[in-house]
Amino acid sequence: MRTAKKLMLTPVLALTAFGLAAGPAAAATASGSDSGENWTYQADLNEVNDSGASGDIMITLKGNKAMITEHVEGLAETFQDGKYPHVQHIHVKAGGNGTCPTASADEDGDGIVNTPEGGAAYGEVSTTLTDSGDTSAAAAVDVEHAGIKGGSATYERTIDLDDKTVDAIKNGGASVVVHGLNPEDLPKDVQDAKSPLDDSLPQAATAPALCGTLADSQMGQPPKGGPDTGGGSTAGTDDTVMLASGGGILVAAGAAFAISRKKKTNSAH
Ligand SMILES: [Cu+2]
Repeated sequence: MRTAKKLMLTPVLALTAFGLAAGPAAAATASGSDSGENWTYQADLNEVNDSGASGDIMITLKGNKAMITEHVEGLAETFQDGKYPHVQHIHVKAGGNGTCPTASADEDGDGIVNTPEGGAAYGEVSTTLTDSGDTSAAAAVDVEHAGIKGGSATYERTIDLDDKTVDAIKNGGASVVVHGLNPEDLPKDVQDAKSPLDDSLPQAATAPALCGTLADSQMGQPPKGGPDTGGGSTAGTDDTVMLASGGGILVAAGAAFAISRKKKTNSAH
C-alpha cells in the first residue's frame, strides 16, 4: 500500500496526470477573480535516504502569516521507547533555486545523505516547524518540540515567517525537510555516528527522511514574488514540467487546491 502511494505522490507523475485529465477544460474555467489575498503553496514530500515515508504539505500565506497543514506517514515510529521526534524545517538556499537532494549528495560515501550534504540542494534552515514555541533556526534540533512525533502524523500550525522565507516560498526555492531515520535501517557505522548538527544526537535523528520543494498551487495567476529577490526559476524538475506543459496543468492544480483551501479557514492560531 505504501509503495502505491509513493508512486502516486511523485510530483512529476502527479502533475502530468493532472494535465492529461483536465488540461484545456479546466483552463477555460479560469477567471482570475481571486484577489490573491491568500496564496497557497504545496509540496509532495518524497522520501530521502530510502526512508519509505511519504507526505504532503500545504502552506497558505497571508502576508508573513503562514497557515500550515501537513500529513506524513511511514516515518520511523519509535525512538528510545517514545514517539520518534522528527524535527522539520523550511530550508532556503542562498541565491534561490533550492531543491531536494538525490542519493548522489552523499559526498562522504557513508551510505546516507546527512543534513549538511543535503544542504547543498536545499540550503539552510530558515524556519523550524515545531509543535509550539520558537520557530526560528535556533530551534532546528529541538527534539522536544519536534513538529512530527511518531511515524504518521498531521501537523497544523499558523506561524509568522520572516521575509527571506516568504520570498523563497514565492520564488519556488523553499523546501520542507522532515528529518529522522530509523537507525536500524542504516549502515552499521552510520548507526553509531553522531549528528553533524548536534553531537548529543545520533546521525539518524537529523538525517533527512522527507523532502519537498514548495510550489505555487494556483499557477493560473501571476507570481507574487518581490522584484528584489530575482533568481529566476529554472532549477527543479517540477518547474521544467510545468513550463513545458503550458497553463492547463497549472489551472487544474489551482482548482483542486482551491477546494481544499476552504476547509482551512477555521485553523486555530
Ligand atoms: Cu531541516
